[in-house]
Amino acid sequence: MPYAEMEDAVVSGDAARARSLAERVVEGDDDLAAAIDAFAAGIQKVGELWEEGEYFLPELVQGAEAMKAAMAVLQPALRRSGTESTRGRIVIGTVQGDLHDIGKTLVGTLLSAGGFEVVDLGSDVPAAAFVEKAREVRADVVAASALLTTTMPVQREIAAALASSGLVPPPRLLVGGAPTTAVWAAGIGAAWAENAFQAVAVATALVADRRG
Ligand code: B12
Repeated sequence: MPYAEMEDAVVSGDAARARSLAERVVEGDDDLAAAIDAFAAGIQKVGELWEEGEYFLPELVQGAEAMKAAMAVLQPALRRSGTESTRGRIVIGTVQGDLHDIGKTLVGTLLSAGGFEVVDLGSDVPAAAFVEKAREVRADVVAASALLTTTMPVQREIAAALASSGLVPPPRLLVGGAPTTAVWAAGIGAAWAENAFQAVAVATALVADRRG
């Protein structure tokens, strides 16, 4: 399998090529996990280039779109084969009053690329809707994005709603978005990650801790 080509399709943000490479994997009954690793290596590289200042937002978004295009083909095949990893279930959304969804979508994409089952509620999501969905899908983690200082308090509402939800143990709350900080998160009893790449590592630790 052309694993280097898969990685390159994501690094170069070529969604059409990523999709057709993924289709070849599925049609050829090839190793799905190995293909996901190759595409994930691409998005990892995109993240590094972004952190180094080599890539800017358009390249980041195109890389994520290419990754999503590949995952859209690979994930149903994984589900059919019954080998889908159960690294944890995550409900993600941008909080009520906030329409910024680019960062949230990137975080959701990388979480699903990392093997989590992700339910994306979109943007402008009320605190109660996060909790309802978490109850319905038995989520391990609720991830909430806020890009406005005026919408950050909704993250605190979600923390309170989860604490009084009666869910045992309550799903862990992971917050993020440009105006948020580790100090803010600690103050509301949530975990925090600065970017989509760290979000995968933090979510992994939260699930491990919650599942004990
Ligand atoms: C694009 C954009 C918009 C677009 C949004 C389009 C869309 N579909 O998302 C539009 C034009 C609609 C918009 C509107 C507004 N915007 Co605007 N917008 C931006 C802009 C330029 C980029 C945001 C972005 O997508 N960044 C790229 C992504 C990849 O980064 P990110 O979102 O930060 O996400 C990363 C991390 O934060 C983290 N992360 C994000 N979410 C999560 C969640 C979790 C759980 C975790 C762990 C991590 C995490 O990981 C991500 C990837 O690594 C920012 C400026 C900026 N530089 O941030 C302003 C900005 C956020 N907007 C701002 C404002 C004021 C507004 C408006 C109020 C403007 C107006 N007067 O109408 C409206 C509000 C609309 C609303 N109700 O939401 C301000 C906010 C100021 C503040 N601190 O409150 C900013 C900072 C611009 C500025 N300098 O003034 N905006």
